[in-house]
Amino acid sequence: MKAGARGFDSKLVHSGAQDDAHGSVVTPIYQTSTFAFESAAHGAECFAGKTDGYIYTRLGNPTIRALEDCVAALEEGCGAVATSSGMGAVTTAYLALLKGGDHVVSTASVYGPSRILMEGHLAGFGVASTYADTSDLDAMRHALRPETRMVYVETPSNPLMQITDLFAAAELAHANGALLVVDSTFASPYLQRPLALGADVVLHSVTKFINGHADVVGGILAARDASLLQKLRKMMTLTGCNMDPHQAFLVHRGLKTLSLRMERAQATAGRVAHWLEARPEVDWVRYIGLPSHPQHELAARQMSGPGAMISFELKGGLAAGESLMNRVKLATLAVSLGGVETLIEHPASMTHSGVAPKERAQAGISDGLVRLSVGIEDADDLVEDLRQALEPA
Ligand code: LCS
Repeated sequence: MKAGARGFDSKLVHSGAQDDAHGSVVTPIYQTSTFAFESAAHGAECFAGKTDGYIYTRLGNPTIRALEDCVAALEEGCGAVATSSGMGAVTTAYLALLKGGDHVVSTASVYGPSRILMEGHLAGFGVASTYADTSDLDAMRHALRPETRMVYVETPSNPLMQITDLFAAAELAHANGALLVVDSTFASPYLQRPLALGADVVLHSVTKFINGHADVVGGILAARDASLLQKLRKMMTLTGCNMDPHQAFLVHRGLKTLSLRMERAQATAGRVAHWLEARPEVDWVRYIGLPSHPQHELAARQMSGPGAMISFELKGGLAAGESLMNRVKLATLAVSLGGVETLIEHPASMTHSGVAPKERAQAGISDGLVRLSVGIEDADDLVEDLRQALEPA
């Protein structure tokens, strides 16, 4: 990193730069599967971990390293491990930090596949789990068991924007001998730094705000200390869910404008959320920046802004939501989130359709809920698009 890059935005631009022979301002794409050793002894030293040299791209690569170092600096962690997808990061955290006989307490309204992987597959290896409303500290406390070894929190949660108090969750987890792992995808490091609040591992689907351009799938984990980082890196290399150099180059390129994108999308989201809340067709709106959000004040303490994700339900329920999604013209009907373009989707039939209806209802994901990921288009155009979609011709 360049001397003098102390603030978040300077780190965004300058962290993770890797030296190369030609003085490239941007880290090149090291499109290679393997790296030549200087000698047999050097190869042996690399394998023994006695020197920092690169060996093989699944284990490490300068382009991937540049992204990892940048995210580690932003998250204030001791290092980071990039993965092929956000689910690769979730899988790595579960497998690296849990074993048969352990118990996990997790946020009930997490991204569907994070829950399905735990309840449907890790359970088969003897890992038990309890899904609780972690925005309620008593519910989280009651869910803990003596054998709880991980508290897995998604905050803000997908798609309900529930906020878990990370400082309190870290205290609860640590007092119980458990690690706190936080999926911070909805916030991005620009709005929230879980490690500074006591979390042990923070992970992201970089597919979303970190890359920000809807053109790459990827994930990353950052760890509080070197022993956790080593466990995560070892599991990532064993499961083979590594990022590739071209993917890392694109993500690092997108990441540099995170602050600018987030500021603009968040300002527009605030306007859209207030507008939606005042519409007669709308039953309720869940946006962290609205005083009506149940954890509005906690979010204001824990995050530096409310972000760009909105969930809402129309009074006409599912049918009205479907009609809205079919009638928007500027917003795109698609899953994923966190890009420069506004996306609209229906969690019950799309992102969270794999979660059983009963569990979905318990987690508060109603059938009429519509999720909006606000991009950086003109706020006036987005409001007009929603207006024409809401009002019958
Ligand atoms: N964690 C969160 C909070 C997510 O929203 C997602 C994906 C993942 C992890 C997994 O990341 P991936 O493997 O897709 O990079 N969320 C999606 C969503 O809400 N719509 O489409 C994907």
